[in-house]
Amino acid sequence: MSRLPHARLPHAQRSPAAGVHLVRRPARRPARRRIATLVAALLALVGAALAAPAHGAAGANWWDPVARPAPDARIGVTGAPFTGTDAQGRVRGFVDAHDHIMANEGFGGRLICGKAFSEAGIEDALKDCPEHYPDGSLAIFDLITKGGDGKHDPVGWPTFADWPAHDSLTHQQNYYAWIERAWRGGERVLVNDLVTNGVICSVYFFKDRSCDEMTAIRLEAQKSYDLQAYIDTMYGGPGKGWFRIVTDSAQAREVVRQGKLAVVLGVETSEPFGCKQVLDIAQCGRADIDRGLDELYGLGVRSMFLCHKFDNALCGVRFDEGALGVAINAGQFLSTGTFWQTEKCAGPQHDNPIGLTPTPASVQERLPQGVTVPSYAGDAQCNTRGLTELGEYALRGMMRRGMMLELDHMSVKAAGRALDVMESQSYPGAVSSHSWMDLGWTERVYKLGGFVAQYMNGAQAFSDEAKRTDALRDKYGVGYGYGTDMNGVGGWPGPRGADTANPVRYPFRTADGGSLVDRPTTGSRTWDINTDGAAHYGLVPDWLEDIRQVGGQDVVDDLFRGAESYLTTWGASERHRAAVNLTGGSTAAASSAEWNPFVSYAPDRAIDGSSASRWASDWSDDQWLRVDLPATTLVSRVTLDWERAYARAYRIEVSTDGTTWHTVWSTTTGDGGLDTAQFPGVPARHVRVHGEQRATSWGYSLYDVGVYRA
Ligand SMILES: [Ca+2]
Ligand SMILES: [Ca+2]
Repeated sequence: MSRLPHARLPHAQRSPAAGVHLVRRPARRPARRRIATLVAALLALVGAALAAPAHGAAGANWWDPVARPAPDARIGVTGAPFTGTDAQGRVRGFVDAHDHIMANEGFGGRLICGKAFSEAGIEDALKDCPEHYPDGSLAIFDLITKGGDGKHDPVGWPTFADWPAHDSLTHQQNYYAWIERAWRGGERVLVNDLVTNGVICSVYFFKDRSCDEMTAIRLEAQKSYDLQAYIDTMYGGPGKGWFRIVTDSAQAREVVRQGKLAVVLGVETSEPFGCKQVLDIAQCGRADIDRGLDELYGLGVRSMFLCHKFDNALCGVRFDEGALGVAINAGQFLSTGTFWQTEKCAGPQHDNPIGLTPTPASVQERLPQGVTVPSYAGDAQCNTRGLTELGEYALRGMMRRGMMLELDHMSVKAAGRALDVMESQSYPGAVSSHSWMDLGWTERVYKLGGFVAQYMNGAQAFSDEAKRTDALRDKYGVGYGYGTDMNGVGGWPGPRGADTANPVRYPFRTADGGSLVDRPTTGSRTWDINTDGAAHYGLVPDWLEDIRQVGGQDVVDDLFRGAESYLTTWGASERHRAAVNLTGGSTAAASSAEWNPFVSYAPDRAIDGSSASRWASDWSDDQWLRVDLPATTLVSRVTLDWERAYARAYRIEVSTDGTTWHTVWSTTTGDGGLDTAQFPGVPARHVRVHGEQRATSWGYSLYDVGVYRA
């Protein structure tokens, strides 16, 4: 446990001529500095003897920059970042599954003010947008989102009187040194979602550039790599810094093993690949999706949303509620020409309720004359729009590339179908990163091998929700994550108050025990989680300590296993290969087949590989379809693509001789669409779908049946 006085070492100084710049450690050192270095070296030796893993040359802490810009933020953390893996070879550490480091480059470049870094130094990085000066009167988005008059002190560095703050939605929260502090506090995986929204960009008054979404995504990807290079420079060159953009899970594991931060690129945008929808007509095609996925993959993107906030050509969205929901519904109208439409939900899952708040005048003004936001029936809480054919095509394209699908923001109908598709292929890459999925589907995601993170709620609310799902994580042996969504205009935990009985006491130890965390200071401003809340990314370790105070060690322990679980999901997604459908070369028979002189509904239509043709039975409950495989083989998964005439109750039976049948799977709550029956592998020559109860007055009808070994 080395506690080095590196903060007192003058690593860099300010050059009066050039202003703020990077200063490398000089070759010749003054005497006082030599002594300080000697003391540091001795302490490091003692530290190395106490802490298990030793790091290279004594005195040169690999985690300390040799050329940090000056002036800059002070992270307030001392001690060696933990490295290596546990006894089982698992990586350790926290995962933030949802952050937006470069959001200031999205939305036209003027919605989020301030930058994550600047070659010209912190003074240039952490300054407000020009229109916020002198008193915030023109901070329109602050006014809309925060209420009041939007007024604030625009000065960032060095005083930071009014921002960043837990309730300021328009100011940079991801300054690189704040992320550095979170890394030193134990975070090891960060998903940096490249983000923008063409409609918000186009209705916002101030902008520096076009509102084209893909242009913004490209720029944010480039800036992410620039940030990596900027940090590398402080540590002696390419590959040397702690901020490592990774493009596969093996790289991520190696980065975490070294004690550094693995950064995964994601995308969260409303019109990916230009897949806008206008008056229910898709503005993109399959070629756009292929090209777009190839491009994003090439940029290093490995995780993405297919829709966000407005219905698009790929999927319907999960509604926002309240006044914000009304505003977004108006935005959806401006973007797509249609308002949200609702219907009764098919199951217990539902979208967020809408239609309970009157339309604010500021929203009505933006709509064309005579157009009003519709009202909605209280018992119809589901978006009528689900995953479209193009959306399913995009999803399957992501699966082929080993990418992870973000389920949040999808309507219940879209997320349900996406899960159906992933289940039918045993594809584990499903992620809910910030509590925007119906939480009733948490187990479904875990069963698939997916990953769940909770939005950065206040310590109490976060702990309560963590405990609600604790048994599930035990059952599936997985860790937990958080999604800070910083720079994501969502609002963050406020302070619990200085007089609370169990405040965070500074300095505190990190979850691994190896580092000591004191309050963070940037310029002349010092933040304290007890009185400031989660004002910026640097306060993530403090917020985790707050959770430990409120929710207990178990919640933090689950989060500390998060990086391993996230990388397990990612690795399994990369390794996934579409299984061979054993129905190739098989024959089919059935208890009956509906007769029509023009169209065949014969049993073999369910195994002909075409989703246009189908088998249909007579209109009575007890009916079956049998697939006869060429040889006896191990079977563990059967997929069923139902026509509207689906089975409410049915069972999957197998046989080796066609005479003696064993039921391997059954349901009484079939919901049609795509179903997957997964069961322990069993030898089978014959597989039978045996209908017990129809869901409609028609018979049973299947477009396709798939039989798989695994
Ligand atoms: Ca077919
Ligand atoms: Ca289904």
